[in-house]
Amino acid sequence: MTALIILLCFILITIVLVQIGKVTELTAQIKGEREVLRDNSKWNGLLSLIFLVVFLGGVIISAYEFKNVMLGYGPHAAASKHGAMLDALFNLTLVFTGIVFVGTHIALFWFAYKYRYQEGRKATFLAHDNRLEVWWTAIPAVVMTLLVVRGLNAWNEVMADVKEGEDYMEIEATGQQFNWSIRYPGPDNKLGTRDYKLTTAGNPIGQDFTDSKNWDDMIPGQELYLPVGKKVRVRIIAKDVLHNFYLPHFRVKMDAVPGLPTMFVFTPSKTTAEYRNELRKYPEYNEPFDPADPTGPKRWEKFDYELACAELCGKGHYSMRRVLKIVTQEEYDAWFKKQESYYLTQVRGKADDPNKDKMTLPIEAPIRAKAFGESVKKAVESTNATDKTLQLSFINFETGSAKLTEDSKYELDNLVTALNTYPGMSIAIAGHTDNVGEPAANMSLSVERANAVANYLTTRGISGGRLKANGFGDTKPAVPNDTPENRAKNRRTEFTILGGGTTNPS
Ligand SMILES: [Cu+2]
Repeated sequence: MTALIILLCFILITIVLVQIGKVTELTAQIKGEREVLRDNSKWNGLLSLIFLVVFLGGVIISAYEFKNVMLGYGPHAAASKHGAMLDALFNLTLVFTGIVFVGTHIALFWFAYKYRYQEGRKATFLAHDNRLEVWWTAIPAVVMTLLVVRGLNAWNEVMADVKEGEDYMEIEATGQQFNWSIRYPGPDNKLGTRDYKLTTAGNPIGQDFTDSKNWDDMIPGQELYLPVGKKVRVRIIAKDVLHNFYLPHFRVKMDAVPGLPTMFVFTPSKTTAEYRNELRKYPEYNEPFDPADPTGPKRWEKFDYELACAELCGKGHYSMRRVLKIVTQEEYDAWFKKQESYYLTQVRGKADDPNKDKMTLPIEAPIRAKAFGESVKKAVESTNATDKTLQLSFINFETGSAKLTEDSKYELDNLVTALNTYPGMSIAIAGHTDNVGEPAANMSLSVERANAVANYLTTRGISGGRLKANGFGDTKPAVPNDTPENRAKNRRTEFTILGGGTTNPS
């Protein structure tokens, strides 16, 4: 049916056009060719003038009307130090191209009107004019030079890397379908090394966890934070296809290329709160954020800087959006403290942890020392006898021997600290084994191991009178010796607080 109607319309329009052609032909015959030509030229000229006014008016009005939805204008001022310079460059280019745009359109349509066909008027033939030639070569050359020089200046400043000894922070953005992994260096302020060959499900960006710089690196969740006024260097890389690291409000945009690390340096100059406050001035940002909830928060209240992927990288491309909060240094420090090391929370102690043979890493030592101090305090304060026995979970002996491994010292030093905190406290150290092997051999090994712990403590200045060391072999299993895991649980060293838990008054 629709096809039939379209066909009918097509036929009708063709008939109308043929008829108009015939009428024009007939008028030309009646009026004479020349008169028709003069009339047509006059109308064409007038219509050109009308078009000029409507077109230029439309361009100017729409540019003014929609300026607030364009980056760089109205509410979309740059929020980074270099951003203002880029915006100024765009404005300068717009002024020059605007002058040329308006000028050439006026000339084009005004000439079409002015030089329309008129009887008896003859065209002037201009073969060559050196002066004109010089002008229209010189003016564009000067303008182009100005734009290119300023552009180069801006480019060199925006693309410059950080200088040696400069104060900056570094983060890393890895693009993949369809997610950004943003890595922050931990308190050491250094990002650990990476190797794509180490990439697994548990190690999504291929961090090399034998590198101690990686131990405190953090990969925070959905919301990212950066402090205002601090120079940020972003390392950018992709895991699969091309992505693009785009922070529109900061005029930051850089391709994320698989196998080719890129970078961008910028300094955020406005906090999220400051930017929201500026948006408040614009009526369109005072409308409700959710049109279905007119009394709810306004658009400016819900504004957030965003990180987008500006490369069409696949069907989930849109979901790479992340929220970026620019905050004061104090707020940033508070957020930073709450972030956890990816390695310590996700990898440590799991099957693919390359540091499995080390019981305690230097980064874990202060965390464990704190936890140890707290559990001793709890045991001292408890009135329940069973709470007085604690396990030394992070000491290890060489297989079949009573020689303490090197990294057992962390846990033992925590025990030294506890004994110094409670100078009246004495303890009983107890060695236990599993039921593998001869009971007599187990018994003597457990005694030797308990003694080894006591010996270490005395070398660290603890009086031998405060220490008792006993070995129980396999006689006191904590759990039945029926699985390898349970046997591991039974191979343990414990200590029991015997009394005198008073704090050192000093
Ligand atoms: Cu992408």
